[in-house]
Parts: sequence; structure tokens; C-alpha cells
Amino acid sequence: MSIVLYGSPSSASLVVHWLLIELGVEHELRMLDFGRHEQKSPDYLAINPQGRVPALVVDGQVLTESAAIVMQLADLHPQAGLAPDVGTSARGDYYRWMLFCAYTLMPAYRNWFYPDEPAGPENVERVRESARGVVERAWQQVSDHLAEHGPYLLGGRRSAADFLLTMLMRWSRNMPRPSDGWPALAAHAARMKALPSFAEVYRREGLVDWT
Ligand SMILES: N[C@@H](CCC(=O)N[C@@H](CS)C(=O)NCC(=O)O)C(=O)O
Repeated sequence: MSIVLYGSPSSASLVVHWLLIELGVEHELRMLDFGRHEQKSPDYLAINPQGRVPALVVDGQVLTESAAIVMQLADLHPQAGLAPDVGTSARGDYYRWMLFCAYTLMPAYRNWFYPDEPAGPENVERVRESARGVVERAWQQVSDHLAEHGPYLLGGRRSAADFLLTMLMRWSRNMPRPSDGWPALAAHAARMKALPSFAEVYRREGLVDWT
């Protein structure tokens, strides 16, 4: 099987890179230089017309959207036990939290990090304020959930959704209220950071913060 991950350090490709390492999947990593707008190059746009990372090319099939890629990888490696069986109530919870990350947190982060996209440069402050509110309310909801049903999103069992959540928690590290300020979230992050694959993806991407 040939697997190529297109990414950029510390970006949305991190969760895919991390999971490939956690699952022991051999892959080739192609880091794009955002400073040189390589994600908008004709060659890359031919792979992902959105001009965003990640893109995972598996035997010629292009996969995009980090949550979708993570779910596919977890399903392809059932021995790792990171995705509950289809049709079970745990699978329902898994979809719920995966898509909470994808529908609620991801777009809010997009607005936080690219605040001129929704309504131009003159509305950047209002967009950021709104994005910040969405992210903080999401953290409160996840924190309440983990406090009652944790320590992982699905209870006692770690799933691929916890990897996605951890990446998203990391992205708040320089925001006014980082996720670490919620004790249940900090405890969840500490468990995930203790995985050897976390240290390894940090090493490979040259990351040093939020350890
Ligand atoms: N919903 C997408 C988000 C992808 C995304 O926004 N990626 C950012 C990096 S975190 C990107 O490629 N930014 C470069 C750009 O938009 O030019 C996913 O989860 O894969």
C-alpha cells in the first residue's frame, strides 16, 4: 500500500500524522511550505482543490478532511480498537464527537486563524470574538461531558475522536482561554500526551510547545 501525507507542521495534518505513527503505518510525508504558498500551487491544487492540508493519498485515492481521514484510518486498522463497531451505541457516540469536532470546533478555528475570510479585513475583530465564543462554549460542553462520562470521549475507551480532540485543544494554546484552563480537558490532554506516538509526532514535526 502506498500512502502519502501532504501536511504542514502544527496544522490540521497533525492528527493524521499522529495517527499514522500510532497505528504503525508506513507513509511518506510531504510537508508544504505555507510561507511559499505551496498549498496553492497548481500541483497541489490538482490533489486538493481546496488548497488546504491535510490530504492523504492512499494507493492513488485522495482523501481530505482531517476527521474523515482519521475515521478511515481507524476503520482500516481495527486491531488498534480506535473505532467502535458499526451499529453499536459506542459508534453513535463516536460519530457524535467526531462531527462535533468537525462541525463546531473546526469552522470556529478557521475563523479564528483566518478571520478575514468570512467578511473581509474590516470585520476581523468581530469574527474573532465570535469564533472565540464558539470555541470556549465548546470547551465547556466537552469538559462537562468528560467530567461526567470520561476520561475519554467514549468513556473508558480511547478512540480516534480523542486524537482529533487533542489536536483541537492544542490549537487553543495561544487563545485568551486555552483549553488547559478546564481541568477535565487538561486531564484528557495529559493522558493523550503520554502516548509515545505524541512525542514521536512532535519530534518529526519539530514541535516544542504544549508538551
Ligand atoms: N476542515 C479541514 C480544515 C483544513 C484547514 O483549514 N487546513 C489549514 C491548516 S490548519 C490550511 O491548509 N490552511 C492553508 C490555507 O488555507 O491556505 C480539515 O479538517 O482537514
